[in-house]
Amino acid sequence: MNHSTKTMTNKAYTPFRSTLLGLLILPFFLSCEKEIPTDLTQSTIIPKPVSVAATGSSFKINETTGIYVQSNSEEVNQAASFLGEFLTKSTGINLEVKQATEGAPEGSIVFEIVNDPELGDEGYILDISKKQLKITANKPVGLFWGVQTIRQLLPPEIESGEKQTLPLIIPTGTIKDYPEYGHRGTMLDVGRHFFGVDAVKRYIDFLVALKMNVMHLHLTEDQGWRIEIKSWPNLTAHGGSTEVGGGEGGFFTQEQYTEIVNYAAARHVLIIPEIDMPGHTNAALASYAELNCDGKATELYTGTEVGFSSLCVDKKITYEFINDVIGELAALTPGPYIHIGGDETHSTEKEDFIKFINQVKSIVESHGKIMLGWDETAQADLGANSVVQLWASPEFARMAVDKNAKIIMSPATKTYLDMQYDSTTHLGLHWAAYIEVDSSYIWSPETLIPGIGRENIIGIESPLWTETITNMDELEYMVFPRILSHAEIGWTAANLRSWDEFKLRLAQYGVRMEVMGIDFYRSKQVPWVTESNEQ
Ligand code: TNX
Repeated sequence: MNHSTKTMTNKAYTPFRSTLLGLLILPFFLSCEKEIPTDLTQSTIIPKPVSVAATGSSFKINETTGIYVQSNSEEVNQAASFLGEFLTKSTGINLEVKQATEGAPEGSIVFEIVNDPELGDEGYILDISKKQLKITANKPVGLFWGVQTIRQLLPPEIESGEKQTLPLIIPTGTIKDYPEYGHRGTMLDVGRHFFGVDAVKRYIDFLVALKMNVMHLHLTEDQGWRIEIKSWPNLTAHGGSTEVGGGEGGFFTQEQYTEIVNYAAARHVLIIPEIDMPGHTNAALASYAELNCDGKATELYTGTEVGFSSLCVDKKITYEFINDVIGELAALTPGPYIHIGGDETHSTEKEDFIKFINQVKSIVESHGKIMLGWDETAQADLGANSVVQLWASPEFARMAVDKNAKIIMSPATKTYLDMQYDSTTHLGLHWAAYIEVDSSYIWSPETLIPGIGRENIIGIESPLWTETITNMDELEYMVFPRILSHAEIGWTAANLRSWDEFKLRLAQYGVRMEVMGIDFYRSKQVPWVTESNEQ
């Protein structure tokens, strides 16, 4: 705002001056008035909720606001504390979480577990009146997603991570919301270039704000082995010592990995670990000679070719190795899945590949986990419990469905975050497609591939392969804003989505991304509202 009264000097008071002053400051008050948000339907929420109804007033949060929980479940408390701590960090207001033993006083934020079949596991309702902001859900995770919506109803500056003096005013009305798909994820390749604990946590924070709940970590590649396996220490000591371009690489110790798993779990995000095999294994083959058919260790690899390496599928030690690796990894994995890769095994015969995957499947199951694999694994003996991740082949996806397996949709032409936006993008590849923001948004998982319908699909994942991505700024540039498209496709049913309307919300969310310090791609397709020209 620039309604400055700087031109007024402290000359003698005259009625004329006072009228002039009044005229000058009137627009100031009018515009302040305009800034009190009262129309909930005008709020920018990504992903778009199932329904939003406005009642034309507003709810204020200030130092007297209490946060009340109606149960003493630890997870309910966690959702409430997330909001309390978030607001304390950004405003300095200390909002303590209290038990609502005798009801909550006027002006409170209330968390309550209910039983409403329409909401499912992850849904929530925000009931906002002048007197109370109430979040209800069947499960704590629903409350947690409701909190993420509240963040988006507050001014973008709330995301700065620094104390601000801000009017914390939320328009009144009701939001009812639940996701279309239960699996809404991203994949990060820490093999080609290593990304450490802090980078992964920062990425998880961004995803949580978009109600995404899966982070698949691609932990092993030709160029690097990134997870400590105590029974095979050379995997990381040698195999983790470099990366694409010859940099120093790195790896997660088991303690660090557990730190990520716990950080994610506290935010209702599932970590899915991937050990890619039998291909994409040069780092392992370079670390242990006995894993090679000829008994000779390979050289470490820092290029970007694919499809040249393979574990020796006929050797007994290969399966002992896999059993040790999967065993240690399963012990670190509270979630149900172990991803075994299985992609681009160009140097393995089909029959050998099928035998190999079948054997690996029984190893994974012997450690109490479900095997997940890229679409090529559909050729193996799958069952109703299996999950296949489509990236390239509709035929393999249909084969998987014929075997009663479920599908995660990661079509390279739509979800690959390493694809360039257009031919001028200075990072990324384009073997699958150029993916501009509209293209990332305009598709639906359940209609993309003939023969694969809603009932076959558990959700979507957007992979970021990192052959050309070396640091967090570059990661953010490729991931944002396309991940917002995918977050909405995973959460919001197709009949509620429209590119023309989404791009306006995305434009508004740009301000929030700026405040969060996200280095996003300013696509010309989006009428960005930046901090500097926001009215
Ligand atoms: C294909 S997708 C791969 C990766 C590459 C990526 C590059 C898949 C299962 N394999 O190994 O990094 O393309 O876009």
